[in-house]
Amino acid sequence: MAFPKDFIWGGAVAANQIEGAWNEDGKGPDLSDAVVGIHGVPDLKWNHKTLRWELDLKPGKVYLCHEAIDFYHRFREDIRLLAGMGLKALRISIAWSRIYPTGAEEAPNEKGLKFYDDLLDTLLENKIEPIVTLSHYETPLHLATEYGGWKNRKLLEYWERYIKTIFDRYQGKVRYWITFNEVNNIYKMPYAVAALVNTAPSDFTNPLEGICLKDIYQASHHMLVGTALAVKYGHEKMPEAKIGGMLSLSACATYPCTCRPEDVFGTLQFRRRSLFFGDVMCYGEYPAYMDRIWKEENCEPERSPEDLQLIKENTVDFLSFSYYRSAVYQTGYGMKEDTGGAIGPVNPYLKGCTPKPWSWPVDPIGLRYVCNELTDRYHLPLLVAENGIGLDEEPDEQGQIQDNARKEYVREHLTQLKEAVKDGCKILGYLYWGPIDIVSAGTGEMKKRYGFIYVDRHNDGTGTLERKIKESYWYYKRIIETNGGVLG
Ligand code: BGP
Repeated sequence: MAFPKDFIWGGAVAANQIEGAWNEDGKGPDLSDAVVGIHGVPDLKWNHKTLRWELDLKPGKVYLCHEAIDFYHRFREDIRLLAGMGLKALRISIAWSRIYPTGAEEAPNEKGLKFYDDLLDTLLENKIEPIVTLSHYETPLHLATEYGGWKNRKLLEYWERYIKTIFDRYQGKVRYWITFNEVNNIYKMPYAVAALVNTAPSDFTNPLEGICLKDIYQASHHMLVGTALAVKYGHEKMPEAKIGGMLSLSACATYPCTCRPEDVFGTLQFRRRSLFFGDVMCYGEYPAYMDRIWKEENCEPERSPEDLQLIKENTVDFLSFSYYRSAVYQTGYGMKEDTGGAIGPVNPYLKGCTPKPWSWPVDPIGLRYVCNELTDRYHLPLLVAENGIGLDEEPDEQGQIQDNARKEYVREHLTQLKEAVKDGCKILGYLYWGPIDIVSAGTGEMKKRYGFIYVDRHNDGTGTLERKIKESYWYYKRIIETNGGVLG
């Protein structure tokens, strides 16, 4: 009744937050290159002649993602450090625009493919299993500026070309594939998740203005078809591979504020907005409750019978998810969201938050809750694809980084994950988010550090990029060595 012998103890990162080399070796810009923090407005300007948005980088502004932690050139050293802690798997993403710089080329960029050959081979040589996300907030920018992103069906054509190239090239090296990172985050981050920009802008200043629910649901449908295509081609090409969906589950660990029936039913409705993606990917059908939402809000997406058939026949093999925190729902409160999940009224029963300025509530039992919820609902294997804590930390006078808060966060969450295993949930593995410091997704900064390994780079772009092991490195190593036994 503990972690299974083959439990995958790993870490997770994303290309746009770690690689840097944003325009090297033929890589085209992707949507993350145009913005500092994906909650922000991308630096695009409207060209009145071409009637298209164009990249408009501001001189003097620091786009940390452009260099990130220079993993592109230093991955061998970093993988050695990760192997030193006994990491069994690393979830990476492939930057689509390294392979197809605009997304629309007929033939792939060989240098981009070669980079991932080397990266995958180095991981395997170090006995670290690669787990690959096909799209982690990295749609080529051209597909946003030319087509307005995933609301346009044209993207499915380019997606098909991209995933076939990837599966052909890397078959045999990767067992677990994840399609779209946190697809349900499309409501709060339509640009990051689905590259949505308004290609018919009214005021020509803000490319995100005017994105409506109809766009969001149309893009969601296309991405759900894209997931089904990945399952279909993935299984055809690599019968041994497993193709999974991915949700941000922080928004699902949302508790009613009171036992007032309005709060309880409101919570159910709020959670359905995220779980509907899981329902489509796992059951192969749109749930009935969406019909009413679409009708009332006049936002039903176009869905052809062929699409629905494809979705029906190609459901995912497992479900992966990120979990950082829980939230509270109160009728009429006006819920907000960010990369960590939903934000409602403060939960007085939780003992702590991550330190300011991020202040994410810490709720380890919420992890056990979502594992049980997904198991009850889908009966599929689950993969914790992200969980971790971002802290503002620098080496002390002795050059040490004593990150006790991180050790505590990991200990508490893994203790609850173990309970979920005992509850009967089939958990494939736990991938700690950001085992090495990387650029944060939401706010685009280095100051918010998740790593077991420190990287000397700062918000103003300065730093030597030198790596330094933190205290928590040894703690996670011990957890892996004892297969969680050290948790007690
Ligand atoms: C998830 C994203 C990651 C990641 C994480 C933490 O939503 O999939 O890319 O960064 O959130 O968020 P942040 O980096 O904003 O702290």
